[in-house]
Amino acid sequence: MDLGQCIGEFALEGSVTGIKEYGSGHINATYLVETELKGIQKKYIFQRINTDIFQNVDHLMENITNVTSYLGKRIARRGGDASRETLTVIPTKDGGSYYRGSQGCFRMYQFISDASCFDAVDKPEDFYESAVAFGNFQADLSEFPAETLHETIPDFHNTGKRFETFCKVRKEDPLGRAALAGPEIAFVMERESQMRVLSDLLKNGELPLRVTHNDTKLNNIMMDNKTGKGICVIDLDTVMPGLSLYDFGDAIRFGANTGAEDETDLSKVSLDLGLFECYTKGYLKGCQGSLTETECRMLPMGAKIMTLECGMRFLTDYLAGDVYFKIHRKNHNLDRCRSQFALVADMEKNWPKMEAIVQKYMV
Ligand code: ADP
Ligand code: GN1
Ligand code: MG
Repeated sequence: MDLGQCIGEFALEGSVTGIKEYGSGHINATYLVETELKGIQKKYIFQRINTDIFQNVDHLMENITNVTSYLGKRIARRGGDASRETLTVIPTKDGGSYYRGSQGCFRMYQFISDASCFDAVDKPEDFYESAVAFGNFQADLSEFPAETLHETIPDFHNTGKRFETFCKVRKEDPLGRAALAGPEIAFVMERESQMRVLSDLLKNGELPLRVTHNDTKLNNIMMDNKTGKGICVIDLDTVMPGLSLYDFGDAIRFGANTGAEDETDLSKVSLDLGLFECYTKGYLKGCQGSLTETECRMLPMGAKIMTLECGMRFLTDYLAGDVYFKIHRKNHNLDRCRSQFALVADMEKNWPKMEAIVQKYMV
């Protein structure tokens, strides 16, 4: 692929001195682009958008430009630095928000420097700060006109629909892999009655629809190297109307697991209750009292359902032949599924403790 030609379509400062693969996301292909102009170096993040997954790139980029310009204004109003605290889309030379060519669809962001993304929690304080930042993100978007957002992936966290897809793929079993995943399939089927618990609460009006990020894993937030605070929420592809429980739950799923998302030694996988407490405290602080009592009470359920759903998505992709998530080894999606289900099982064991922690921070 001639990345240089695609990069040349964007209005960058200076001439390109380096391009390298970057980050550990499962969806887009991300590159760091370095340029130089009269001895001054600049960095950019360049991404090939996964158009199998995001089929309407105009809608996707419209969401991102609208959300980032809205956040930028709020950040500037409170005296912050919008160029570091939200993503900045670098336009193409003809003013577009992305470039579409024979090699795919590409976008460019300003690189956020002096900040880091973590694939695992090293210090509990980092996890706490990420929670405050995701909570603030929720509060910042609480008055954003949700009806102007496109649903970039319909039914993204509709766990019931995800279950239906799982059942269909399991039945079709295109690669004959179902026989290799008997215990994991049984794990899903034993929890069939729980798949619609969140969508039912939404339908009954017991949970409010909000603008949410929907993919709040720890490596989707940049932490400031100097202050240690969560400086910028990134990976805005799935910002859509949703439930606050999706954002809380997905962050716990990824960050409060004592093992990695794809850990193969399941004895290392469990819910770190200390980290669960850290995140609960930080998220509720960041949300600034904007969550309802039911939302707060259901936080443990958000964590469990998001973990179950994600494990089921990995399992579905394993059965389908690894067509959605990037894999880096054989059985990677099955390993990821097993780690998620071990975490669900541990949450079930610790349920009263999770509820007691949430109770402690409810105001
Ligand atoms: P994916 O959808 O594949 O997860 P992301 O948008 O999360 O893609 O980007 C992948 C990684 O690239 C992030 O985890 C982060 O390390 C890095 N990254 C993304 N955007 C920026 C940015 N504006 N500045 C610095 N690093 C970034
Ligand atoms: C994907 O893009 P990335 O790697 O941050 C996925 C999430 C999953 C996550 C599991 C658009 O997130 O929904 O929870 O992998 N994103 C999309 O790690 O499907
Ligand atoms: Mg990401």
